[in-house]
Amino acid sequence: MNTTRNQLIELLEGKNQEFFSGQKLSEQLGISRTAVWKHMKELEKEGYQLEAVPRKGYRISGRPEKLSESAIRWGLRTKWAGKNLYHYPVVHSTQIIGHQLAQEGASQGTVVIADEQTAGKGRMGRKWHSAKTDGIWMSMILRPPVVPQHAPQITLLTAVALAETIKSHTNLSPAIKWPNDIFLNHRKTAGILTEMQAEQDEIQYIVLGIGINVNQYLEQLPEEIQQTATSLRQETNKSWVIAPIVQEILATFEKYYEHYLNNGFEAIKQKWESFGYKIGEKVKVAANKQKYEAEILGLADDGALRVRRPDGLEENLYSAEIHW
Ligand code: BT5
Repeated sequence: MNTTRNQLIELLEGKNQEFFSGQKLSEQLGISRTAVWKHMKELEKEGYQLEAVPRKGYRISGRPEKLSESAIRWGLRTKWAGKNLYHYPVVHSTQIIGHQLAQEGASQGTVVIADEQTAGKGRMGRKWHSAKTDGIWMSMILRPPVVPQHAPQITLLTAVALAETIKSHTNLSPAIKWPNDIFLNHRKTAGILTEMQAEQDEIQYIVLGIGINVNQYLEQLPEEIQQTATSLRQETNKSWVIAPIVQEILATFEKYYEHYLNNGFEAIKQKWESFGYKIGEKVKVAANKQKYEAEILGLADDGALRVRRPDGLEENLYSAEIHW
């Protein structure tokens, strides 16, 4: 992270489409005008289009398509989510870096994002395919003041934020498969991995992993998931710039997270159910070492999945796999 560059982007963003004099920028940033100019050159390398007009100053006229810390920072409308940001071209897993940062004391909302993961993680030791520049592979550090048993509610809340973002960006109709998958046209396009470090009754931190397939066509996905996965590009037939989607995820997430901490889970539950996949339908459930058919009824007040067995018995599931 280069904080001067971040401040510079924030200043220019505040004056969107207006010119900002080099003198003013140098005063506000406390650096020389030559240093301002050097930062501008770096921004251009990152893909910003800058105009420099004598006696008027600088302005940004275009933002980069390539993912970078600055590309996410410019136009990010959040209070804390993603304000502390690390972007890497390639990592094993953004989760691993997230844990390291959290243990070193990184603040709530710190985000690690990568163009490519070589060892992307799913739940329970499964793999998450995260090919180069084709998706959103990110992790965010959270320090929620809730008991560890409520952590799964944060996964559900995240799913709502992802579904809403995908819907508003693409006009598609995403559905959430309990607990953590976002589906488009019956295929998985995003997954969430919530990893927690907790004491008895206190969460130390959560590393919230989000993976979304954005610009792959089906043929570019590994064969083993070609029958089950999809991407935004596959569904819309156009390619998407990553940074604005990330910004919207962060802003939507922050909004719901604060609402959740202040008002509880009820509103999130309702939103979740409005996106809920296969509600009212029969599915195969694997839970508590049993496999059986059941109808999905919705969410319980605490976020458990409510199902009804064929014999009419209703139960709340906290940990289960759903198939059909
Ligand atoms: C998940 O696990 O869906 C959680 C995925 C979380 C990924 C993010 S990326 C950023 C952060 N850093 C990480 O290392 N991870 C997080 P799960 O529900 O267990 O689903 C895994 C299963 O989904 C696999 O067994 C495959 O069947 C399928 N899968 C793997 N990669 C996929 C992809 N790119 N798109 C769709 N399905 C995929």
